[in-house]
Amino acid sequence: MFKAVLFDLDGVITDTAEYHYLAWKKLADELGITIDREFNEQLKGVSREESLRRILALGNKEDAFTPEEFISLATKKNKHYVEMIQAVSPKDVYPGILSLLRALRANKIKIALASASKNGPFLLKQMELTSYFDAIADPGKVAASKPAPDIFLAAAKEVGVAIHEAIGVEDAQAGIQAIKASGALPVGVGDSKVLGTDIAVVKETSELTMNKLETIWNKK
Ligand code: B16
Ligand code: MG
Repeated sequence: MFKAVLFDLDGVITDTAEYHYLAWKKLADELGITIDREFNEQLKGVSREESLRRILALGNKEDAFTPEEFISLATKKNKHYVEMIQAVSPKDVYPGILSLLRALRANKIKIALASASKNGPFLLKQMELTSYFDAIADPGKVAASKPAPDIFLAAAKEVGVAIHEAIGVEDAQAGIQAIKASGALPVGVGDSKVLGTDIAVVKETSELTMNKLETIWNKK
């Protein structure tokens, strides 16, 4: 049986992936760069700075800004995003997540957050979920962001569970790559055409039950 579940946040626990998209789109529009949802798949799970690099590259503007301007653009996007997430509340927790967290606790399985977002602790607080988490890995302290395995390795370490005894749950390509590289068992939320047909994928979070995770674990 697995001993820990390492959760991504944006797009797994709540719909903030949509706010990230809207905030990037607002910034990109201001820069005269058009991004769409298909391109956005490449930003999911990716750090703030790397996301900005990819957007500027799309608009052939990677060399158009000084390092200081680059930082202020990233800060501007975060301001748009932080404004959008002020109203996040317990009602915004995706279906099935709260009952899964309760079931995991009842089964003494450790719960950790492995999000690339520096806004993760604020969001957990807004959704009143902080107390369910045994650890929140700090994305500011890991050497490399997703698709590197670092944040998942840090999350498992913080709850004292060997990475091979953990499940990682993700909605993004970069995140699934990170879980695979870490040695945890990946479970995708979304479209298997996007996330891969070689891993377990559920379409919606409501399918993420204790039973489902046990079945996936026993098949590995
Ligand atoms: P922030 P996750 C990721 O969160 C998002 O998917 C990604 O779009 C975002 O750029 C990244 O966090 C950094 O977030 O700008 O709030 O620090 O999916 O790993 O929970
Ligand atoms: Mg995500």
